[in-house]
Amino acid sequence: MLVLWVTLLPTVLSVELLKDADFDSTSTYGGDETDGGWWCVQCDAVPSTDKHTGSHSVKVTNRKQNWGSVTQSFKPQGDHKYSFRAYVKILNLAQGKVYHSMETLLEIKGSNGNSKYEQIGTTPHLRPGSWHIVGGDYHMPNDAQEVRVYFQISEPQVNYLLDTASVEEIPHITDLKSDTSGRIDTLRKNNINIKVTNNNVNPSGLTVEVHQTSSEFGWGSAVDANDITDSQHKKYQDYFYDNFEWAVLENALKWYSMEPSQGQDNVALPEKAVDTLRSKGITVRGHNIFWAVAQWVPNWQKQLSASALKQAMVKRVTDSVGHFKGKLPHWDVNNENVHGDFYAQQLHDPDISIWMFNEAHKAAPNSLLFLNDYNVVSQNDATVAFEDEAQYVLGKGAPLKRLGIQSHFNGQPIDYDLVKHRLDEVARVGLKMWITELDIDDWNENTKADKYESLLRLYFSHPSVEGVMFWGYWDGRHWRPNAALANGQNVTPNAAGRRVKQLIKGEWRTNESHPVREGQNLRVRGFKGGYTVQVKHNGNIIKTEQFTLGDNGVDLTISLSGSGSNPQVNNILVG
Ligand code: 9MR
Repeated sequence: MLVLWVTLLPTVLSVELLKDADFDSTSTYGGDETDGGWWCVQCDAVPSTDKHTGSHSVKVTNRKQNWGSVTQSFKPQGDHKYSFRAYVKILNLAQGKVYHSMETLLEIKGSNGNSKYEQIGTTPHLRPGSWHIVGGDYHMPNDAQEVRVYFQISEPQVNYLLDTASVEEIPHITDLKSDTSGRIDTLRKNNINIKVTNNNVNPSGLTVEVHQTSSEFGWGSAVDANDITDSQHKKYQDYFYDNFEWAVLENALKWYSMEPSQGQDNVALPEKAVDTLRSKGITVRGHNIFWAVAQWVPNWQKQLSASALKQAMVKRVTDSVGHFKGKLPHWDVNNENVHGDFYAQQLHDPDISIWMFNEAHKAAPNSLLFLNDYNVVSQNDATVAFEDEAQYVLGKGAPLKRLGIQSHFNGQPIDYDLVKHRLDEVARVGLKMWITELDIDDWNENTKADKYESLLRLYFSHPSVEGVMFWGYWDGRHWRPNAALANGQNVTPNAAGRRVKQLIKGEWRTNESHPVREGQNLRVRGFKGGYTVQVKHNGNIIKTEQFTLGDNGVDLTISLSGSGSNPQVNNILVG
């Protein structure tokens, strides 16, 4: 019975709202706007056996307008949220283009009969020969009566295949704290089994204490390379070390910082910061090797010929990844390449990212290479695009190992149903993820505290997320001072800073003390990470040992000797 229920669960949760979503009932394509099936508006639709799944896809040609598209409508429930997806393969390129962009557009009819149009996602890099994912999500207005979904490419001369479409309702989380707590326990904790062999020693007055000293889950922040090293900024540094175990240099490793004019070499500052942080046990991420958004490309590169630019890029990999080999376990490779394509355009090479990943991997094979982008969970427009970029790069065999979800939230209320859905969507790629640049731009410290708490609960409870990096913490050094966790000359925590610390150093850390009793077996359920275990007699430490709690749990065997008034611990065996 239970097995049956478990197998049925996914189908129960995700009901397909489209008819012939996989385009396999080929007789349904020729409809019109009245019959509720597929309709090719300002275009021709025929079946194709070049399919993504099932037996057929639909081939869309002869598009008479840029909005010519295969389309279908359904009746939504007002105030509910929906996810839209399809796979597309373009069949040709317009002249001068290296790829095309597809918009997923909704036409929403309200109760007054008027329509409004909403673009819910753009996949920017469709290449002929590959299936790409398109789609997005949308929160329906209360009075939505009917929704029609369109898949559009601005250039009407581009023909495409579409397949494996779907429209599904996104589940609502009624109580985020209780929804996440079970998953947090299963994913982030494990058992510490403590056995005391007492050799007839009277254990009265003995206690065993476990203290967590580090976290397996990565908690960190961006830091300013100067402030984290300069002795003038002790309070800034204290706040950092008091809260975090991971760092990323906010700007000092960027190409424009390290080489503002060609040939200049500003490696000294980032090097000093990386070495200082590492000497204090902090792990440092590398951000970033290349940045796809033209605004952040140093001007000198904009004048270079394609071959000179490529040469400079080869050198950049050596100067960044090569130089810091062994010190930076993560690197963002072609930052924000869902939102920009400077190097692809300059080099007329739509696959330049693949080259970057391969070069970076050669320079430091042990560093995990990332895609890193914004609006992936904070907005709907880049979720599917990011998923598609990852899928494409992996399909080309690039050594992409992790996904970086930036998480810059503005001051608007946060829809946690959608954030969770978007995380799940990106997790379909099958790679582990990091939240790389979390901030919430809210001037009200109390609502900001609530929002940070809810987001952290969501992220910490997600099986694909391995760490969360804040994008700064002090309002004196923050690109959005209202997002800060601490304020003023004394770097004083505000309500958000206090809440974050209470979670990451309080609720999600294990520190327990238990009296030792005759023949007792104790089980402590602890958060994964590094620990110290101490045995105390009347409050005085008589033995200390270190251990790591990971996926296999830990058995501690404490063997006592001596007498009741003078107990000794022979050893604490960690197994
Ligand atoms: O916070 C960074 C700010 O100090 C810089 O002036 C800016 C340009 O380099 O970059 C900011 O950080 C961005 C990050 O590198 C990439 N994702 C978006 C971040 C916020 O804009």
